[in-house]
Amino acid sequence: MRDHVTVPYVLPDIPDPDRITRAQAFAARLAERRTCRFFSDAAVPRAVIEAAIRAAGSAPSGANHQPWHFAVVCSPDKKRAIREAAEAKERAFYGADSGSPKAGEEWLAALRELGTDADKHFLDTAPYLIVVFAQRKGGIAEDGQTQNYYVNESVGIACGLLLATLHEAGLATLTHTPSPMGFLRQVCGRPEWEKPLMIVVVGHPAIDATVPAKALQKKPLDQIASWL
Ligand code: IYR
Repeated sequence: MRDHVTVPYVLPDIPDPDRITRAQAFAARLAERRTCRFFSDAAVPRAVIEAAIRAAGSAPSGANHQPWHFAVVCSPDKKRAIREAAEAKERAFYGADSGSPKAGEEWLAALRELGTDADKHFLDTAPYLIVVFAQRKGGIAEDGQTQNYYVNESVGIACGLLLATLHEAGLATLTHTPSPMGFLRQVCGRPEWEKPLMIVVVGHPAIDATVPAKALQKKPLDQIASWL
C-alpha cells in the first residue's frame, strides 16, 4: 500500500520516427554549445535568466530537497569584486605572481591547449554571473539543519539544465571554478552551510570571440557508451 499522494504522469504519444528526429535535433543543438571566454557587455533580458534558473530548479535531486541556490550577480561592483578575488586565486594557481604555481605541471600542461590563464576579464564584462551554491544542509526548509542527499550530483544536473537552456536562448556560457572559491559565499551573502560550486558566466560572445580548437574534439559514441 502506498502511503504518499500521487498524481498521474502521462507523456505525449510521439511516433518513434518523430521521437528519433527530435532526439537527434536536440542533441545536434546541444553539441553546438561551446565554453566561451570572450564576452561582450551587451545586455541580456532578465526573463531569460529567470527561465534558465527555473529549468535548473526542475532538476531531479536527492529526496527532492532541491539543494541549490543561484545568486545572480549583475551589479558592476559585485562583478568587479568577484573578478578581483578570482584573479588573485588564479594568479596563485598559475604561478603568475612569481611564486611557484599551486597547480602541478600535469594540470598546467592539460590547460595549455585551452589557453586559460589568470586573466578573468569576462567576470566583469559579461552581463550576468550566476553563482551556483550547493546546500550541504537545509533541505526544503532552507534552515541549514536537515540533511541533504546526493548534493553534488543534484546540483551538477541542475547546472546542466541551466547551461542547456541558456544555450537554447542563443547565449554564450562559461563554467568558471576559481579555486578555492569560498570568497563567493561572502560576496553573495550566502550562509556557511552552502558551498559555492561554480560561476556560470552568461552573455553574448564578443564580436571577435574564439574557442580553442581542442574543445571541438568530442569523444565518439562508441567510446563513451557500451551496450550490455
Ligand atoms: N580555474 C582555473 C583553471 C582551470 C581548470 C580547469 I580543470 C579548466 O577546465 C579550466 C581552467 C581557471 O579558470 O583558469
